[in-house]
Amino acid sequence: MGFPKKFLWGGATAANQYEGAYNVDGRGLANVDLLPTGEDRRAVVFGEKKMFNFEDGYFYPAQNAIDGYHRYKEDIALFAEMGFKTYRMSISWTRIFPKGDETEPNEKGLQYYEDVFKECQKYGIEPLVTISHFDTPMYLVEKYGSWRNRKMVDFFENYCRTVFTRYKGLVKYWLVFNEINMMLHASFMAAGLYVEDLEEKEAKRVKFQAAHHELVANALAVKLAHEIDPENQVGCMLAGGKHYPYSCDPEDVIFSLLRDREDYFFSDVQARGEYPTYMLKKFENEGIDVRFEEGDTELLKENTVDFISFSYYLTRIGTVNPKAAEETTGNIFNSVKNPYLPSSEWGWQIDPVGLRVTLIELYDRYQKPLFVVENGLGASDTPDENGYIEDDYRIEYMANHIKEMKKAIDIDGVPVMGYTMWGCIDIVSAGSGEMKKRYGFIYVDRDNEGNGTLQRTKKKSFDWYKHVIETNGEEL
Ligand code: P53
Repeated sequence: MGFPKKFLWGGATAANQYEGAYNVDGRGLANVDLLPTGEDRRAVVFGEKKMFNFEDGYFYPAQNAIDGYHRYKEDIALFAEMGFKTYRMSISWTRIFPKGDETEPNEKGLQYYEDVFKECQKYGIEPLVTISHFDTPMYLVEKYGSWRNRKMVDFFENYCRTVFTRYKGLVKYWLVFNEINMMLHASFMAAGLYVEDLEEKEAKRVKFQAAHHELVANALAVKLAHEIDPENQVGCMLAGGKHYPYSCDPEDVIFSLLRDREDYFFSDVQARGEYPTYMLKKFENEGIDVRFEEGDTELLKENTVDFISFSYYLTRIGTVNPKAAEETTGNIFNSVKNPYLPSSEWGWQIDPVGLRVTLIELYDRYQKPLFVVENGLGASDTPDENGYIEDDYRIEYMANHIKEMKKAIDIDGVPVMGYTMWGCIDIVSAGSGEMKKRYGFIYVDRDNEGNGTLQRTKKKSFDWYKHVIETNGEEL
């Protein structure tokens, strides 16, 4: 009973939200560098406002983030003190290939991650590495139109081969695209895509063509990972959290089910190796012409993922009659408010049971091991007179979610490989660009405008999580 002995407890960050050092050691510019704070951020994230370079009058928090590039040793030591078994982090594509279409990688970038992985190894921490956490080289965005272009598959394949070869023996758990389903929505942030100038049907075609390219690239990554080192395990990564029907009106039920399928489309292909019939019907009915090249079907079929990973923050509500209900800000989508659930300061509704629901549903769908690779509470923390943060709200949030995950294991029979809490050290928020929206066990002295010493301080939740790991989730 309880969590498996080798359960991978840990935390997660992403390069663009953690590293900073955006122009150091030959790194090239990436789409995620260009997301400003402030009211235009959302338009840039969605590709409604184009941003090809830094513009005056904006603040770009990823430029320096929390300077993890220079401070990773101190941070990994703190993770080790908490007893992390795993650390989920991402490689910045433009550190390895600054433009993206080079044949030879940038040695300084490769060396940096080798140092990071060796630092993890020192403490027995298993890295869980995201190959693309929303980042696309800006050069590829401008020259090739990003993922709409088939050539991206070759560039990405080269990038994957390079990192699998170089880090063989240091890394065995890989995720290819972070929250791959987000690329249909937050298309610039998630895939470097601009489609807003296009007429609606064409915009849809381009997005699905780009999705196909990412799915082919994912299959190639799985293939290479297994060929280069049979020890490698590769997961898909889905923005999780289903839609609950707002009412028992069958129209609300079918609406919610269909909405969930838009997300499951990606993991269906990655886990089962073929396009689901509902998506082929959609293409047919709506006249969306997605071009498959020779060999794509076989490639997808033969190279499915080893495990299913997902982020989980909230559930959403599906209804055909949204006016009947109250709205909430949700994450980046506004949504109907669930009257049974409390909300975070940022309006994300808190639903621990929804994590169990998601685990059951994903396991029933795929029968592959699951990995919860993001979950956490974004909150504004206020240090007391001694600089200490008593984040009982975060402890409560996590305890409740971990309890539900335990039920999924103990009662529902779902195999869960691990749990990496999002933003284990405070980093820049992806959705809002703020520092104020903090997730960490470790406080970082930096504000929304980029002021602060960057000093790291343990919060109350630091010792709490350490105890959770020590007792393998038995004392929450
Ligand atoms: P923040 C929403 C918006 C942007 C990214 O989000 C998101 C989501 C949730 O689905 O996904 C993940 O920082 C993402 C992380 C991100 C985290 O959610 O807006 O993989 O990069 O930081 C939390 O509070």
